[in-house]
Parts: sequence; C-alpha cells; structure tokens
Amino acid sequence: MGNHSLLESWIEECARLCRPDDIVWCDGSEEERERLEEEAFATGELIRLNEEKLPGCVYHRTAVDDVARTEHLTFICTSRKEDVGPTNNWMSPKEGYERAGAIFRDSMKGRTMYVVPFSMGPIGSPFSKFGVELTDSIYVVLNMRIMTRMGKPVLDALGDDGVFTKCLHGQAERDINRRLILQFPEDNAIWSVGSGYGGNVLLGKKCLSLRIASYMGRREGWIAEHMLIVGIQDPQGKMTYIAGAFPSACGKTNLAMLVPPDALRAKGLKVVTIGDDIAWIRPKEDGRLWAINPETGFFGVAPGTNWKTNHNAMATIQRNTIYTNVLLKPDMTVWWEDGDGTPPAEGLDWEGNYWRPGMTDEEGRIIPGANPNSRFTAPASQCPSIAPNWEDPEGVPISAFIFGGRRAHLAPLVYQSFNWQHGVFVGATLASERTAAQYGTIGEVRRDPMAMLPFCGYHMGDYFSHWLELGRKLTDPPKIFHVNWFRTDENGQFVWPGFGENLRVLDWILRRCQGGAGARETPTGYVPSAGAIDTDGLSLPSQAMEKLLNVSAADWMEELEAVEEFFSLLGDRLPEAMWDEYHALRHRFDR
Ligand code: GTP
Ligand code: SPV
Ligand code: MN
Repeated sequence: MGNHSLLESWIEECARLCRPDDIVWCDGSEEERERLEEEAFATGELIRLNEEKLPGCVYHRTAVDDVARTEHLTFICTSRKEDVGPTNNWMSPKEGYERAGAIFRDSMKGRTMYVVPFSMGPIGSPFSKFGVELTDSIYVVLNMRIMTRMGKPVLDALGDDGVFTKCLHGQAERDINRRLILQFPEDNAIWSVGSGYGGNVLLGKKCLSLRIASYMGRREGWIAEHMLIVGIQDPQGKMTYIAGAFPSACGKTNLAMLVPPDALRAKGLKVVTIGDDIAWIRPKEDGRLWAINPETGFFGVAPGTNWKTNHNAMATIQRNTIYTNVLLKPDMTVWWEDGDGTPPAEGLDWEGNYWRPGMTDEEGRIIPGANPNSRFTAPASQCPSIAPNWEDPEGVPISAFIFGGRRAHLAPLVYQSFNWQHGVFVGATLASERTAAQYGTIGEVRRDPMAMLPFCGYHMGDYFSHWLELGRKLTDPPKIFHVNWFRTDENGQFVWPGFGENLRVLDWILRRCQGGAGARETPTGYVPSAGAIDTDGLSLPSQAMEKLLNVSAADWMEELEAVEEFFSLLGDRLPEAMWDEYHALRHRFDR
C-alpha cells in the first residue's frame, strides 16, 4: 500500500516471522470500523451492546490471567544493563528478540495481521511522534482507533522516509507463561507478545508514549510523563493549566474531568480537560514548559465511575465506547461495582459466568461482577469538559505540577515544595498503596517516583538528573505540589470527600501560583493556613481539616527510612541534589 521502503521491508520481516494468512492496512475509516466490528462479532471477540441505550458500543472480555499490565514480564532491552537501572527489568536486545521471536514464530497462522499507522500528538505538531503497530487483534485495532490519530492521514504524513516506532504485537496463546512486553529504545521498537490487555498491547500508550518517549525526551530535551492535564479558569476568566502525576488507578481521569462543586461554580471557577493519562512536555523560548496530551481517547477505570463521582466520564462513555471486563446485563448494557444505581439482579460477570449480587466463591469471598481493573475506551472528543484547544499543536503552558498517591497516613491533603529542586525531590519520593492496575499485593506501599516506576525507559537516577537540568533552563518553572486525597480515619474511612471537591485544593494551588493564598511553613513544605482552603458549601466533621493538614514528625521519620533505602538502590546515578534534599528535610524535622 505505501511506498515507504523501510516500512515495507519491516512489515515483510515481521510477516516472515509470524506467518499471518493476510496483511490488511488500516485507513481509519468508518467503513473499516464497521467491517472489523462485524468480523469480531462473528467470532465472539466482541459483543455488540444495546444499540438504543449504548449506541456504537461494544463489549470485550480478556483472558482471566490477562487483566492488568504485567510489570514482571515487561523489559527494557538496551545494550548495557546499567542504562536501565535497578527499577526496570533488563534484557539484552539479542535475548529479547530471540525469546519473543520464539513465541511470535508462526503465531499468526490462520489469522490476519493489521497494519496500524498512528500518530501520538496532532499530526504536524512539533511534539508529535509516529508509530506503526502490527497486530493480529481486532480489539487492538479498534482501541488504537480511539486512543490515537490512526490511518491514512498518518501514512500520508510518513511519506516515503518518515521516522516511526516499530510496534509488533501478537496475541499468540495469550498465555501468561509465554508473554513478554519488550521495549528496544536503541532500535525505536516495541515487541509485545502473549497478551490482549490494554497497557500491554495498545503500544502507542504506555510502551511508546512513556517508555520509548521518556528515552527520546532525554536525548531531545523534553519529558514524557504519566500525567493528566487540566485547565482551571478563575473568576477573572484567566485559564491556568496544571499537570498531575498519580500512579495507576489513583485518580488522574477523575481529576482531569472534575465537576466543580456548586459553591465554587457560583464563584466563577470552571474546569476543562486536556488529557487524563499522559503528557509530553517541552521547554519553549518563553522560559516556560508547554504540554500536549498525545492521545485522543480515555482508557479509564470503570469501577467507581458513576454519575455522582465522574459525571463527565459517564457522559463520555454513552456511545462509541469499548467496554472491557465489566458486567454484562441481560438487556445488553453494562454495570460495575460502585457504578450507577443498585446492582442488577443478574448478569454475566467479566469471566462470562452467571452472576447475582452477593455470590461468593469457595472461600466465601464476594465475586465481583466487573474486574476491579475493568476499563472503558472512549473518544476524548465526546467528553463534555474537553477543552476547545485540547488539540492545539503548540500545547498549553503549565503553571503547576502536582504529585499524588494513595497514602492512608503521612502525606497531608496538599503541600507546596520550596523550589524546583525540592519539588523534584517530592516527585522522586512519591509512594502509593498498590492498586488493581498492576499485578501484585494490593495495598502495599511502594515507591513510585513521579508515578513513572513502571514507565521510565531508562535509569531512574538519570531521569531525576534530566528533571533537574530541565528546571535550570526555565525562567518561569511550574510550581510543584503534592496532594493526597486518600487519608483515612481510625475506621479506615476517607477523611476527604475527594472527586469534585478536589477543586478546592486546585483552587488553593492556583492562588499559590498567583501569589495570593495563605500558607504556613512546615518541614515538608508550605501547607494551607487555617481557612486558606475554600470550604464554602462543604460540611466536614470538626477537626477534619486539621487532621488532613497535619504533618506528623514520627510518620515522616519512618518515611525517610524508606526513602533512604530507595535512594541507596539508585547508587551513584542518583543526583547528589536528591541526597541534599533528603538531609535538608531530616534536618528541618530535627530543628
Ligand atoms: P489509570 O487509568 O490506571 O492511570 O488510573 P487513574 O489515575 O486515571 O485513576 P482514576 O481517575 O480512574 O481513579 C481510579 C479509582 O480511584 C477509581 O475507582 C476512582 O473512583 C477512585 N478515585 C478517583 N479520585 C478519587 C478521589 O478523589 N477520592 C477517592 N476516595 N477516590 C478517588
Ligand atoms: C495504567 O495502568 O496506568 C493505565 C492503564 O492507564 S494501562 O493502559 O493498562 O497502562
Ligand atoms: Mn495510567
């Protein structure tokens, strides 16, 4: 189809390895979507949902052991092991190609290989990068169609010698014991085999836009971050953009689509969405950082999403949406835990088994209808809060970064770092309790620097250095904050109501950026002074605010032990400035 000889020869090479019966080039057209859906309905790969209630929506189930990113099977393949550091799994490129190649070999016999050209970022934007994904999964093609700019316009833009990331995906047996997610940053290539789950297989997302892109960014002087981008318009009509890094399933999508509480809306505050998961950020001549959302869709967590918690997400997913691993109701609509209304009387659970509310397994545990990491894939353009300028090829200027995780104790609702270097330390020491978005023990606290632990394509120590260097180039750097919506009380209940009410914290951040909000200095940073957070129309139990903003020296001493352990792991690639910040923080507590 094309006349890009490198692209052609790479496709031939992959076809020789995987032996598909057919090769089909995707153009991104509506006709193509319909044809692929019909094909997938026929094989049962997809199920059509209720055309009246959920027009254009489809349903998909993954394999039972293929429901989240498998970080232990994810590798960065570089010639030198020391370049990926202790927080990544490493394999040599030779071993990677051999081991994955053995699983790819002949795996597409009897199947079709789709060629999916895509652009991360608007075509023609100085931020953007091209990729081509070869895949034998229609589900992947249809997801990429929503999540990226995909098809003919990309092929045209590639011309006959455009640079692109070579992305090869094969489902193979979808066997967790024969699964590998490999990034080859030196070759600008990704090989993913043996999975059919989102982040493992939508190669434009985490694999390209974070692991490969972070590596590119270091060379080219920019950063690729696991961040949402949100715009907040103040009562004077001034729009300010904030980018926020939270680990997986810690609230990015929700914060990006926040609905202002009545009292704040009445004061003239307005929120617009730019992106919910990934930000590509570059310094410009004006001495500021500018960011784009390289994606065009949301691959969001379903459980917990309802008209109360996230109205904008609900409005977005009423049409043209792919639902994965949720509960299927008899009327061919969908449901999930903490979704809307009362649980349905019956349905088919995410594994395809008959389900009734309250059903338990052999060990007496409640069987959920939807997998805890079940997801929706929906076009960003359908989001009621999407910003009019969300596709601006120049991006938006970032005034503040926020880092946040799930911390039952320790971290106050919000605090501001003293300066850029301290802010980098705050991001570098981010930690969170583990969620269902990755395999592992749920609830355990793990360090997740800048929410990039599973996504940084090179040595974490070098990554911190890159952030520090970037800051030195800026005359007007974003202010850096830390937030925590997840503090709990003695009964394990969240103290802060979260969701839309989080705007109260963003509003304080906004006013801090403009120099006008009250704060008191603590050893960890500036915390809102009493009354500085607007609580109009919010009824909190007495003392709740004090509890939320409390900085406990004893808790922080314990935290510093964990930080020291983590920093030591990074060895001599950890910039000295991070140890300086560590000692300074310890010192401020000792005073
Ligand atoms: P990924 O897509 O995995 O990167 O997740 P995310 O960071 O976008 O998280 P998301 O917004 O989807 O939220 C994940 C879960 O946290 C959902 O179950 C939400 O309902 C819940 N959540 C989000 N924001 C808040 C909040 O402010 N407070 C509380 N208590 N829960 C929240
Ligand atoms: C995440 O886990 O951070 C996600 C979902 O956004 S996935 O695409 O699977 O990575
Ligand atoms: Mn994410």
